[in-house]
Amino acid sequence: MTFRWYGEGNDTITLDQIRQIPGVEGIVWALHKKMPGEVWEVNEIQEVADQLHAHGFNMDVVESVNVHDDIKIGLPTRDRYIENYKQTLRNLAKFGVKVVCYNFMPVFDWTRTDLFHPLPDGSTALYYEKDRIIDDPMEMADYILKKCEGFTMPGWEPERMEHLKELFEAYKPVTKEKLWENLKYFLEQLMPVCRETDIKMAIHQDDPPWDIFGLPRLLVDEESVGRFLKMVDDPYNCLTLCSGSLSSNPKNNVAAIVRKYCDRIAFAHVRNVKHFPNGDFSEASHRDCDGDTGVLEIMKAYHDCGFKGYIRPDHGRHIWGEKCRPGYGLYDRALGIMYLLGIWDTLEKYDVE
Ligand code: CS2
Ligand code: MN
Repeated sequence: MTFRWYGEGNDTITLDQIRQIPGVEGIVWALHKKMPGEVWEVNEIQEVADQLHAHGFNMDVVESVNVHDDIKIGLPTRDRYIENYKQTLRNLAKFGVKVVCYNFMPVFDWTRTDLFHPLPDGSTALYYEKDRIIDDPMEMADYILKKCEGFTMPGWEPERMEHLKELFEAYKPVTKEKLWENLKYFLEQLMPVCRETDIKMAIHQDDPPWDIFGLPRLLVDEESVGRFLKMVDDPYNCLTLCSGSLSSNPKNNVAAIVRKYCDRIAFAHVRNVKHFPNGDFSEASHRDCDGDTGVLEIMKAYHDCGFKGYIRPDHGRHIWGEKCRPGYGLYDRALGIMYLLGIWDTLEKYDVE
């Protein structure tokens, strides 16, 4: 069991607090100040390693080493950035890192229309209102920045928004098939280094799992995940299986996807999503009946498959008045961990059919 932490001075939560959540062995970490394409230097990694080790945590999982847009667009400059990525992997291997989570979404990481949407119990959660996703991403960016209350979603940083127009221009020739090709090129370059360093590349699915603002999105359902694994059929080409991202589309059966591809899942994100008939969705507590993702079925699937990878609760609600990064508070994720471990411990102890 792991817990995502944004680093000293960059998170409202402390390692001392995380240490008191039962069962957490590792911190999912990153050098958040690094720009995509930059090499993560050994001395910078060492600094985080010292903090994590002083608290008894492992640092086996990194989320994320972000991929430079030139790699996704397929520009000639991509080779330079791929070389840097390889060097980062080699540096991470010196610290025993085993899994690198990343995504291949053009321009944006996950997208929501409201970061602090009020729920009936008085808490707030991330929310997606279909009709609020406006075709014009500039207008959307303005809206998001206003709504963010000082926090930003990854990929929606104000500095980046200034260059949004240029970015969209640069992605114009990148069709869905082109994006697949660019992903293949990137991974084929990396695989030898992954073998050499024993680091698995674990791709995160696209969130939400459909095209937005006319940008293609690749990893959206069982079929596309299958295509991805076959395209680079290597045990080091793996998945971060994000239950919440996939289940934003009610047609996806996440537990079935877990069963089908379990041997290639290096890292499990578990969270729960509640759908509304008009296509909107809200994030929910990890409890199975609070959403539609099938958390119990998913945990059962992992258990049945003998899953040995890393796992973490994904986003939580904001509860008990906590002021925190959207989706990444202490309390609800800690509750999530207790729920997930409760299910797991029960499955371990009793034969559940
Ligand atoms: C995360 C993603 O918050 C989340 O949903 O799981 O932002 C994830 O870190 C990135 O997509 C991975 O690159
Ligand atoms: Mn996730």
